[in-house]
Amino acid sequence: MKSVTLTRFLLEQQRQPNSTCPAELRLLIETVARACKAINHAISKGALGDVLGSLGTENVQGEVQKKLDVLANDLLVDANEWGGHLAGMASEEMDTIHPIPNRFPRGEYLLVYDPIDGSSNVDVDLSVGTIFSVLRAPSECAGREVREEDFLQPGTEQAASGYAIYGPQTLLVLTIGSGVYEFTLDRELGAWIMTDGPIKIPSGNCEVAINMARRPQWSPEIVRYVDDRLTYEKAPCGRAFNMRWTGSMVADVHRILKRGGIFLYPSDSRTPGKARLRLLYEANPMSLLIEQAGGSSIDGEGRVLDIQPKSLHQRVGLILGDSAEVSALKDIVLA
Ligand code: AHM
Ligand code: MG
Repeated sequence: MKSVTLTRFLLEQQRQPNSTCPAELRLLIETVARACKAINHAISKGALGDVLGSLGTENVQGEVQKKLDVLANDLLVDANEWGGHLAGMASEEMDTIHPIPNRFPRGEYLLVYDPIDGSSNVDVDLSVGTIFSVLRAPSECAGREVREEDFLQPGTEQAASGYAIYGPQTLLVLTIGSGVYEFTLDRELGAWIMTDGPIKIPSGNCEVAINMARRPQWSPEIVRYVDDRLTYEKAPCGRAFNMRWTGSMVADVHRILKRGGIFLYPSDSRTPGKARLRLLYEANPMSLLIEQAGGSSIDGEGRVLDIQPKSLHQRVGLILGDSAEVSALKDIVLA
């Protein structure tokens, strides 16, 4: 079997007529992928590298920061700020945006990321990941410093999105707007080798990912949907759905991309502020991947990728996965 590296894949995409991958985007994705290798290296050292545990600080959203949250954030900033591909960055772990300093050349893209998603799992050696999204800097910011409002673009505007998952294997899953491709890190070669793609979500897998402890904040419709799926007689596949919840969205979404099923972290519109996941760092990049793999992603009512963000750290209800199952849920919720 010929082995296709990430570099070769991106170069071949760049050479396509009407390519969605200009050279600057290719180089940016390669830089992000390189930073993910460094993050993988730090995670795999664990206690030996003194990277586990909390830092004793909180991020702007009031969440306790793990050492690795901050380390991974810094690795991504350091790897990306001098390359000349970006006008600015924003991260779940930074209070506000990080414009590219004047000492470096500025590029046309904005990078948005969650450096360690599922970081509560790091200390117990479960899979975690890095989620990223690439936007184009609006033309208005060409002659000035990039501003927070420049990042507030709907998910449909993403030029690329992806995640690295640090699990039994280290993988990079990527879309540049035409299909979803998986690359496995060959640790000896230090290269990302394509191992799957274009990925299509298998249909009809009766598996649901949800944190049942949050049931009090669900709407009555979500309660009805989940109860139906967990009841033998009512579930459409002739048996009750199986349930899986890792507490690491990257791991749950990866399972759905490969095996099917549905993921829910819903919010009840009557109790705003209770949503968990962030629109820019988590929901949008994952929604683009899911849609590119033939699935659907909604906030409970409408398409996630159509939401106009109002603030950088905005949270949103999220339901994504197998299109038929998301549409069955919509029928129940909107009935
Ligand atoms: P994080 O980015 O701070 O780790 O938070 C996001 C994570 C998701 O990976 C996961 O789906 C969710 O939070 C788990 O939430 P819960 O603690 O309710 O299980
Ligand atoms: Mg996260």
